[in-house]
Amino acid sequence: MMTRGTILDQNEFMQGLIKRNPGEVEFHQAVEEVATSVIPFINENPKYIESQILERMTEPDRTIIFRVCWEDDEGNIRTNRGYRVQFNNAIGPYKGGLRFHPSVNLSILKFLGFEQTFKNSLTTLPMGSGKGGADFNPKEKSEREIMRFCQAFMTELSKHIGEHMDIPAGDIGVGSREISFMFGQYKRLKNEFTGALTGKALEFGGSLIRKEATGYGCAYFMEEMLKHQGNTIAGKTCLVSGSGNVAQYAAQKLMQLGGKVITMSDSTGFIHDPDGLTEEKLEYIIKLKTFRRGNLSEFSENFNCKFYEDKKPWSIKADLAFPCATQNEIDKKDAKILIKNGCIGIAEGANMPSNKEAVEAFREAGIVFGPSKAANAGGVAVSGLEMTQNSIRMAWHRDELEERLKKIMQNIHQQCINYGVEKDRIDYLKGANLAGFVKVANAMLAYGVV
Ligand code: NDP
Ligand code: 2IT
Repeated sequence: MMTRGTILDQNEFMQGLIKRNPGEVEFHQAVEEVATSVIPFINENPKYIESQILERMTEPDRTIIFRVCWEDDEGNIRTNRGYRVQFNNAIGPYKGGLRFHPSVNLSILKFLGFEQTFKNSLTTLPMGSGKGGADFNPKEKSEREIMRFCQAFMTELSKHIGEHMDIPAGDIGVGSREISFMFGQYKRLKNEFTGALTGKALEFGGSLIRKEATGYGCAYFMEEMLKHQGNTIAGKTCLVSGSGNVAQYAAQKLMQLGGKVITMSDSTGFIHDPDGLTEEKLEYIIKLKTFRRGNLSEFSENFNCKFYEDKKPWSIKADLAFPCATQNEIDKKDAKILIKNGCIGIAEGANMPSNKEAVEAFREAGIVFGPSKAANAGGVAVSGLEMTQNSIRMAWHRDELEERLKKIMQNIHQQCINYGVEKDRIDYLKGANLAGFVKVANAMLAYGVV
């Protein structure tokens, strides 16, 4: 029991969580960030304490861990660990991506699944939360090895997913190619054609704009935050980190909105192009990273700009920053440099890219800060629209989908304002946490003790 009388004590709550989930530092970090926002609210609304809502929300419905055996091109048997964390289905079927990266472990997937609960709630669509993946490294694997891995992974995962139960999608290391291999295997095993995965190719039930949605949504969210201050992206210099799916389309929309994108990065370093990216340069990066899976240093050789090996882009002077690579890629030192260099806004394309101290530094400096669960919700939102299109057996037009995405991002911005107004500013982190929390919490209250 984490309550004392009718007050939920944050330290006591966090100590209990850490004890129950030892060593899961990313999960602790994600929960603490939410707890800091919602515990004062919970203490003003004791019905949430009496029903132990936060305790229940921080315990996944179930966690599935399984062996994935596959054969490499040399005939060696390889073994990886697969996961699906089905976090919360109070407001809809479990929904969230799959990550294939050597760093994948239970802590990372629990942090991602937990975040997804609030993010999916914010989208306004009926989606619960989940996350999964494997400690498989798709880099330097042949196409056939990736196919065999995806098939072996889906052979087990297929027992736990379905269009009304749990609908996975992509994340780091899982793009259109991997989703296609997994969907092919799912269809074969189940002998039915249903939208049990999103991010599918257009030929077999995928949605227009899904590929672009996370990055576009992140740029729209920044535009909304700036508009609220009477400002705009047009004319601003932008730092983007990452060069995968999210980063590519964040960069594209920023350019379309009149921003100048001067950096992108990958796990080997970052490029600094003071003249700014163009559609042609971005096209090169998309081919390089998505189809050839090369390193960004190749870009700098071709376009004659600087490549900084093993460095992150945060020391470059710019107006806006869009971390779109991975968790904890901005620490306190990075945040201080961004602030010193006059950065006025951050929108998180990646999940939890700023660590706790960095978020505190942004808050102290009064910088406008769009947290990941709000700023990158466009991806899962269009996944939700893909599910709708699959259900009604229709495919909507590009313009209609882009308009819906824009409206969803505006709506998320409004929800953040509704719950995040402070005397002198909007606290987007608090706003997103509270707005996301209330909908799921009220559904859980309505169900009674389940
Ligand atoms: P991709 O696999 O397409 O791209 C990932 C990018 O980040 C690559 O440039 C990769 O570099 C870099 N990267 C990954 N891990 C690290 C690391 N440990 N250190 C440094 N660089 C790293 O993934 P996505 O673009 O899909 O995902 C990026 C982020 O966005 C993740 O946090 C993900 O959870 C989040 N996200 C994704 C959504 C989606 O729809 N795909 C939706 C919402 C959030 P390299 O190529 O060298 O590996
Ligand atoms: O973090 C995320 O929101 C995603 N990786 C997308 C999830 C989805 O189901 O589209």
